[in-house]
Amino acid sequence: MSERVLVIVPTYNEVENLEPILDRLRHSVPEAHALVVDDASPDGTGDLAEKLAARDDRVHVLHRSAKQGLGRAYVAGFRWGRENGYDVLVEMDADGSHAPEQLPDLLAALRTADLVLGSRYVPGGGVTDWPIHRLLLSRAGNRYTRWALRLPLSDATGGYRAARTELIERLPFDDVASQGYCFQVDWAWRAVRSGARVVEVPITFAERRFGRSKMSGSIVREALVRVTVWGLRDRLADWLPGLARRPVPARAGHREAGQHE
Ligand SMILES: Nc1nc2c(ncn2[C@@H]2O[C@H](COP(=O)(O)OP(=O)(O)OP(=O)(O)O)[C@@H](O)[C@H]2O)c(=O)[nH]1
Ligand SMILES: [Mg+2]
Repeated sequence: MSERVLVIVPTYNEVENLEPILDRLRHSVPEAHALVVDDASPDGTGDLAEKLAARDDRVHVLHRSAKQGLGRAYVAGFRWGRENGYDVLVEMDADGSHAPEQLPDLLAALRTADLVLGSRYVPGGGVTDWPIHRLLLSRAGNRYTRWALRLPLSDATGGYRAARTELIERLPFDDVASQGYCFQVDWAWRAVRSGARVVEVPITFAERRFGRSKMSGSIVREALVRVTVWGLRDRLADWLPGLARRPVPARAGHREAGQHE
């Protein structure tokens, strides 16, 4: 494949996880570049990323001065990827939850799509080692999101994705305030509403083995409140078009979202 692929890996305190995940990526998709976006991790992840970048010119690092949330880290990574001429931008967690071995499936699906979502909740997908309360929370959150936003996706909160850079250039990201999972819902929804070709491919999501999750009650609350407000506004806009959440540039022709076979 001659397209230039950049895998954006946001990190906050992932010192045990970073090298293994980059090694696995190197084996799975050797030609892909990686961009580590580190928010001044106190555990030294940023220094480790520099060391790894010094010995592999396919690894790059973007340092940010303080922890500002996953959404902002990705927006900065997207900008870097656009400025550096990559054709495909991938989102992947550093903690091993997203298997680099499954990246070829996402990239294959991207040949006929603008955005590919790694999905835990389509046939063939799944989660290993999650306590039941995590699974229930994630499933309920996704069902609610699907209903509230009338979004034809099974896993809109997931963070393992591949997108064409052209799509990311077309979507407005400057006004994205969402932080946690909500960021993922936010831009999947923007993509679907813009008429982008969005497909889901099954992935197996694994619980992290080292380090601590940054998931918190405030991240869940943020998602619940924002999704509810967007859904209400979207429904009101059926009657009062002036209330539409924000204009999304239309894409000529296509509107499609669903499962990739
Ligand atoms: N740069 C940056 N990365 C972050 C921030 N918060 C989380 N991350 C990274 O984003 C990825 C996902 O974060 P996790 O803590 O695993 O959270 P999660 O995957 O939503 O939660 P779990 O499902 O419990 O693992 C990991 O690679 C984190 O290191 C942040 O504020 N800044
Ligand atoms: Mg995680």
